[in-house]
Amino acid sequence: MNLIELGYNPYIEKQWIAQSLTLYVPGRVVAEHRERYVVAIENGEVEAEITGNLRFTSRSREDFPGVGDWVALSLYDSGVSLIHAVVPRFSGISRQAPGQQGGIQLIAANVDYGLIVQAADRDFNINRIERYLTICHTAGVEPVLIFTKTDLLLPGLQEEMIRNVRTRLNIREILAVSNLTTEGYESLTAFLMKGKTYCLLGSSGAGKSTLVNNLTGKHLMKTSEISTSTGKGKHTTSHRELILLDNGAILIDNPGMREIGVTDASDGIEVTFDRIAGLAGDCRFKDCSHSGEAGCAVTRAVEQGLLDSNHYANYLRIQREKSYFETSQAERKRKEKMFGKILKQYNKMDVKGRDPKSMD
Ligand SMILES: Nc1nc2c(ncn2[C@@H]2O[C@H](COP(=O)(O)OP(=O)(O)OP(=O)(O)O)[C@@H](O)[C@H]2O)c(=O)[nH]1
Ligand SMILES: [Mg+2]
Ligand SMILES: [Zn+2]
Repeated sequence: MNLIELGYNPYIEKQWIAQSLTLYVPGRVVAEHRERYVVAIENGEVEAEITGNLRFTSRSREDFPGVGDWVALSLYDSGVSLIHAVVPRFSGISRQAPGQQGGIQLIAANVDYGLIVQAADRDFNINRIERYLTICHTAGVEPVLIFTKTDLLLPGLQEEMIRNVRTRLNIREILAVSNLTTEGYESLTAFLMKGKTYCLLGSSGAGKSTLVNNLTGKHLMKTSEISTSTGKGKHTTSHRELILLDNGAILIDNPGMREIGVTDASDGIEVTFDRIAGLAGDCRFKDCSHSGEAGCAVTRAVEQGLLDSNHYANYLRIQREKSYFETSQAERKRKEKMFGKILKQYNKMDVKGRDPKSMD
């Protein structure tokens, strides 16, 4: 395996040089297990940890390496190698860190396409797909919707379903496959290009790992039946993993996520809800939030039945979440700054705890 096959491209090369990393060995993170990383390098794989310095200079979780990241390594013949730096990403899919206000969690780095996997048989959640779309657009990653389990649909229903979805979603590429019969795989594999990175996203039980296993022809990822009592997936995949296909495409499998809160998603919202953004120009007020102001072209379109009311409601929900995230992040930054100041002051003090400046 060479670096190009791992997805090394001119952008990463440029960053590598700009960051003066040429004395290090380049590698790409393929898996992470509690701050222990598996990193693919030219002709092999090593286990690595980050250096104390990288830990110290990282301001947030986002600065730590994630699956898909390119990192600068020093290798050791015996034991664990060291990660000195993370190469600036060309894209990073992230969400709100669960249970942590204002925190960001990186899902995958240096991704070209987001494959939003959704089972066609179950009552699927279009609001959730829109949320994934927002997350992809925010990251500057092209989204592709993949319906799985089409073998469980009545004939003719698949086309109708895609038509319906298209009336609401702003998405270029929609594919439909059966992981059981491999119907639809031809269009999918034609879409998977050499050297490009594809990140699988979607609920537990949607068939992400089954798809990865079928495409590799090996049983690399564990899969399991969805629960018969709840009809939901069992969160079988527990960590992210980067996998290389024979045709040269690079896949990142992901655990199904329960919460996918959006972060600072202004651009992502605008692209995902482009019809609303388009109507906004006709609102009376320039800063209209489309939530009840007079002369709002968006609410008018909903009232006239020209804009899907569920689409509009989901827009408001995601907007509110974004604003809430921004407020809590600002608060978090303020606290961190304060803590930084206290730490600085503390470091200046002598061992007895007195401020050296105040001593005669
Ligand atoms: N009938 C049918 N079953 C499928 C298809 N794809 C996946 N399954 C089944 O759905 C169940 C869940 O599949 P997984 O691949 O484990 O789902 P996952 O998305 O990886 O789930 P997590 O790892 O929990 O996020 C398994 O029992 C699969 O055999 C399909 O196209 N048709
Ligand atoms: Mg899985
Ligand atoms: Zn408005």
